[in-house]
Amino acid sequence: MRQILNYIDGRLIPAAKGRVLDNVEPATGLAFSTLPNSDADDVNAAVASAQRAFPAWSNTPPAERSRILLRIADLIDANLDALALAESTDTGKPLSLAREVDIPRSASNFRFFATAILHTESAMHETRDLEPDGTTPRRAINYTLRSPRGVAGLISPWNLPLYLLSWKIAPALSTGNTAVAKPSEITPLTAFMLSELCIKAGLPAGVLNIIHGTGPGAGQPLVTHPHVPAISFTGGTSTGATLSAAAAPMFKRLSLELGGKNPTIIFDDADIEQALATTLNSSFRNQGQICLCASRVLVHRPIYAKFLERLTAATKALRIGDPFEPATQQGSLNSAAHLTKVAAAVDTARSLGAQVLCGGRKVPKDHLPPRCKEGFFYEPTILAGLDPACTTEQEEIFGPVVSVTPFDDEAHAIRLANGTRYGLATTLWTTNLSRAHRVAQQLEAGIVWINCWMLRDLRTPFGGVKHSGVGREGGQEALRFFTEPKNVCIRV
Ligand code: TXE
Repeated sequence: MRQILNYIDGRLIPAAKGRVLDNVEPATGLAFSTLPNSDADDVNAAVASAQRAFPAWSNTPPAERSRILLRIADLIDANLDALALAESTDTGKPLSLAREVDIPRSASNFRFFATAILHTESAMHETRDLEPDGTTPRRAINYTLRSPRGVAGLISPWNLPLYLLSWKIAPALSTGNTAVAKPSEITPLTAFMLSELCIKAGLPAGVLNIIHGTGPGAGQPLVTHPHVPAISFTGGTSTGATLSAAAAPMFKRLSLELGGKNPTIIFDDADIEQALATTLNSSFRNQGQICLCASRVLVHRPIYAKFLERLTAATKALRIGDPFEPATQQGSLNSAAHLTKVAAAVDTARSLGAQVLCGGRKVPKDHLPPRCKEGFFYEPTILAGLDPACTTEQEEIFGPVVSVTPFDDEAHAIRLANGTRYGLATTLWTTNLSRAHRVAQQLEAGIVWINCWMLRDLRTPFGGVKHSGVGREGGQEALRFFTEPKNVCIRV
């Protein structure tokens, strides 16, 4: 059994009390490693180390911080095979997806922010007004200093483990903060491997610390630690609410990237072939376990029946199997608990009158290869005929489950799209440019893709509105989140 360790003060060590958790491979249902079951003592040691490292790191020239972070990116690239295999083993996602998306994007996250800090600009405001006497001219120069906040708390989820963890670590460290990260206890492995790469890259001890353990056991002490002024969290909306309640009385800076119930809107003038192929991908990629996946497909009534028929046929053709097999398009869900949650949601949909066009069940064991018979596999599922106000149309399922619903006109499509408490990402298919811009303006979402999905430019603001989050990640938004502005005004 591989032993995953905490990364504290530059060293790889077990939890202080020696407690461990089993780490299960979702595709087989078997424990394959252990991780520290850390608690407040481990978090306190990590924060103390990060505090000690902060003065030197925050005063390290950006070019030197950049060099070390670029070295980490190079080491991620050099270890693509091992990291991709680890990510696939830990999450149940197809190895091909980990190789093509998760790991390369993790290296890109480091490169993006390692170079961004070499090109930042500072704001200056020249004041020209009058003295209180109303006649004497007055001049002043204001310049804005942005400085790192201190020790950043970074908490990440299980769906894209290294991708989303590096998306927080890179901007936090590049701007001169030190950090304590708490990855999901369900998928700890690549975070541990990143620790080893950071040591190899020469990252100074204490700049980054990675604590493994449960949300309440290790996450909560990090959120409430008095010397952690900023928390960046990605995970469920309900957990985001719990975390906000704990952090609010301490006036911490919070970045929350939460759940979604993302619509795809397909007008009858869309490029149907493109819309079909992309909607299959946006519905089921990573087994639907991406916060940006589309879970509600809204189709213009004139093309609804045909589109539903073709999407169902394409979904039935998706290859479910061992994540390690190159041909596999659908791996297992992330955990036994999540499989239960997704299956229960589909059963609820059935009880609410859903028509199940395909899937709707756990993959029968005799459909799985010998290695995976005890794995957490669920068939890609298409539902129809649901009331848009019902619970399964309102709450995030976060699995390979989509509903398809017809709409009559633009106003109806927008009403349906905006009709949940979430507002993360919407995908819109139309060849009518005026309609594209008109509808995009009215959508309650942080991200609107038009005739594409998951086309990502790391400079753009990333995040959602309503119950999908608070704040934005990405580009300047991330650099601003991790730095504190100070206005210095000099009378001339
Ligand atoms: O997230 P959690 P999970 C959604 C999806 C999923 C649900 C729960 O619906 O079913 O969230 O997923 C840590 N204080 N998304 O269980 O529970 C926890 O240890 C501090 C959408 O992964 O929110 C983990 O490291 N930390 C999301 C992280 O928070 C706490 C992606 C996320 O755990 C904590 C993943 C606490 N009280 C799930 N409780 C997206 N938007 O991408 C838990 N944690």
